Amino acid sequence: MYEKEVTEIFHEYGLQVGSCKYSDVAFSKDTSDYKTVLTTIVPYWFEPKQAHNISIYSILPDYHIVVGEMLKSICEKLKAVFPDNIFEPHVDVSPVNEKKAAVLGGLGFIGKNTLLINEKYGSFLFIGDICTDAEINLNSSISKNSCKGCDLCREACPGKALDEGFCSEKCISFLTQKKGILTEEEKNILQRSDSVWGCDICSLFCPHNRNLPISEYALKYEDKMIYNIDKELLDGLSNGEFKRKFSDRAFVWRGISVLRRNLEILNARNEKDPV
Ligand code: B12
Ligand code: SF4
Ligand code: SF4
Repeated sequence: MYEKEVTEIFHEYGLQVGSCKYSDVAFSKDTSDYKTVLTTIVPYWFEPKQAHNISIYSILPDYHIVVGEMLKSICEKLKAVFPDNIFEPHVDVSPVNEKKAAVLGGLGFIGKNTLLINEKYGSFLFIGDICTDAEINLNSSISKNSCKGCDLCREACPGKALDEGFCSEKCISFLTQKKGILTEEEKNILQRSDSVWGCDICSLFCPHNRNLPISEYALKYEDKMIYNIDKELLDGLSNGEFKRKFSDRAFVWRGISVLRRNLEILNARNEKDPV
């Protein structure tokens, strides 16, 4: 019931939608009444116009806010169709494994780099989900495409994080947000890229990401891009001031000291090996 209405609501926002059972993708066997997960993808690809030292997604305004607001508005419309049901929007911070939900919802397949790859939008996309106690089955069919298994991501990974499955401890994206003092080995891995926040290397090498269309997201926020985090940007700011000043950015959540530490690690490399 109501499958047509659900799909139409997502289409109004220019979004595809897939469904799966909550129990198939929940991180824990909790006691919630959720039955269904509605999953969508929001592409964010664009060609950066200048050198940058943060990963591509974080150049844009924070997807937790942008996608979160879109999903909230969709939930309100769903509520009008299903007044007796609950609809909870999530993006990233979610009770479900969003990549798995997207695969079961027919929105793409998982690559060796562990990311969801969509046939049209590659892996430069965010995943959003709505958990509901309504039984909704959109009859999503699993993608027939798959990762080419070319190993370009594994070979390009500076931390060798993809050599045996996925090792988050060696992943630059993980290390740039890890708190505290990094070990010499961890610093060494960070110094193999130029990134102060996040990492795109395995995605940039993936053949599924060639010739991607420029996303609506990037076009909409063309004037709101921040390409670099440097000493000047952070200078003189307390953590509270930093969080307020950059409250619409994905790179704020770990706080200013983690970013200062990452910058110092990269600067130490540049002093060691001047270019
Ligand atoms: C923890 C986390 C991280 C961690 C760990 C990442 C990881 N690979 O597990 C760190 C900090 C490293 C990270 C980094 C990044 N992340 Co992250 N992260 C998450 C988070 C919160 C949970 C992921 C998780 O559960 N990991 C645990 C492992 C065990 O799960 P898994 O990777 O899904 O692997 C299992 C499944 O894939 C399953 N599986 C494999 N094939 C199939 C097929 C089928 C049919 C099924 C059912 C299951 C299945 O088997 C695997 C082993 O159990 C999600 C949001 C969410 N709520 O899901 C975002 C999320 C995965 N991240 C996202 C992004 C964008 C990134 C970065 C690209 C950001 C950046 N530029 O730096 C990097 C990419 C690094 C990389 N190569 O993965 C996006 C993914 C977009 C995409 N295209 O897939 C998500 C979904 C956030 C979002 N809402 O958009 N992330
Ligand atoms: S995000 Fe970077 S460090 Fe992490 S697996 Fe991909 S290439 Fe390796
Ligand atoms: S680079 Fe090759 S192996 Fe890695 S995810 Fe893309 S297609 Fe798969």
